[in-house]
Amino acid sequence: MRILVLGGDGYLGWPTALHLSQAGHDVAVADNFVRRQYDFELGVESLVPIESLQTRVSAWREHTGKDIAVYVGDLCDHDHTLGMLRDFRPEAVVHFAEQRAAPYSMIDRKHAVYTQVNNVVGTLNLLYAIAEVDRDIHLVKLGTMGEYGTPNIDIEEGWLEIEHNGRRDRVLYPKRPGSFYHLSKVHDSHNIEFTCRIWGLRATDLNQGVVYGQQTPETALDDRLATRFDYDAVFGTVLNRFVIQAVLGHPLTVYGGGGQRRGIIDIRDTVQCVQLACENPADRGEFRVFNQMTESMSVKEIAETVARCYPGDVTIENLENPRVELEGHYYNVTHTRLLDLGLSPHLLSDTLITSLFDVAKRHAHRVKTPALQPKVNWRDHASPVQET
Ligand code: NAD
Ligand code: USQ
Repeated sequence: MRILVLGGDGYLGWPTALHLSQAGHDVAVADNFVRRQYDFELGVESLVPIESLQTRVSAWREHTGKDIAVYVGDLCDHDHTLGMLRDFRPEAVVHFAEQRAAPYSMIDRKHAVYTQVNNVVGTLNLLYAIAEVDRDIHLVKLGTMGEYGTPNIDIEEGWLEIEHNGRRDRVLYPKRPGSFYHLSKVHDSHNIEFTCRIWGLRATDLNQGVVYGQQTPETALDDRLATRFDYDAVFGTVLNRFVIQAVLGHPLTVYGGGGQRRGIIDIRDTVQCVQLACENPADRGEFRVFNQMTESMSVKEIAETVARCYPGDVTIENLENPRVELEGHYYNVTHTRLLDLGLSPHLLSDTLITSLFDVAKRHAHRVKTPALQPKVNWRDHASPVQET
């Protein structure tokens, strides 16, 4: 298949592009490099050094003989987005290209507005471009488990059968997310569902849990193919942060009591799920939702697992929670549809965590320690994050 990966220079987009190329698909990547700009803004860098997109693509060609086309531009620029689809003529578009950090979206008004404009307008432009170029293009869109929040009922895969005053209907699952970033994904989901209904587009919304890990078989081929590893309190995700904190001998920063439960997924399963979604497209007019997570754990359990696996002393610190989120809540998620398509999950194991310790140890000298401390507070409307 011809598959266009938007956000192909990012943490997940790059390994996904390699995985799809390795599987025999004709792949192009697109990015505007804004993720690299957030690093400049925040004064941090990926723990693992990453090469320019051009170097990455040449290294892949050297190893495999396979070409990956590159498109540089902003999805919010509609001429660019439309031109790219007209030029590449994809059968599937995998859309990773959004501002994805909840804390970044909660810094202040400017960052909240930026996040929602970038994400919602970029996706809307893409929907219009698909409608104009070819309505059969299958959109595989990265959503997030956090769209649902933590309701006191079972979480279904996108849709809910309800009975109200004696009548039944199938409705989009009610959403109660916990940041302006997560809200941008909810707005996207509604826009995508609407275009499936009115224009007959075909779309899969992948509501993914928190990703951990840094290597896939393809990125491990060569240091030049490495993907990023974020550890700072704005972009670093919880397990990746706990790993580097353990290696540095810093306390693991559990927010609050750590009773908050999240769906999690290994990066090697992310790339597998996207491949399964592309190769088994949604029907015309179908808005399909998959909950892309393989297990759920509380933050406290994640910290205890990292502490148990580390071959040295680890302390766990319960910080006052800078976020507004429930702890000790009900959490029961249906996630069978990707398994039905053949997903064979890598569950969190001691071996994986041990190999992540090796990655973290190798690059620990690059850590900017102040960046580890959370400074963005959900209760403030302006946080002093740029002072790091
Ligand atoms: P990332 O920030 O590393 O990658 C996103 C890429 O998109 C970046 O390279 C960025 O430059 C690009 N981009 C952003 N806005 C763009 C625009 N307007 N035009 C063109 N390019 C643009 O993020 P990631 O961790 O790889 O996440 C990718 C997607 O997966 C995001 O949509 C995110 O919400 C979703 N997701 C991530 C996780 C996770 O734990 N990392 C979990 C669930 C869902
Ligand atoms: N947490 C800590 N200590 C830390 C960092 C985080 O206790 O040092 C807690 C947070 O309070 C939260 C949980 O760990 O309860 C997860 O936080 P996170 O920063 O790892 O993940 P989150 O903000 O939810 O966002 C990440 C990605 C985002 C994606 C989302 C999936 O950055 O792109 O959408 O995971 S989900 O959470 O399922 O919505």
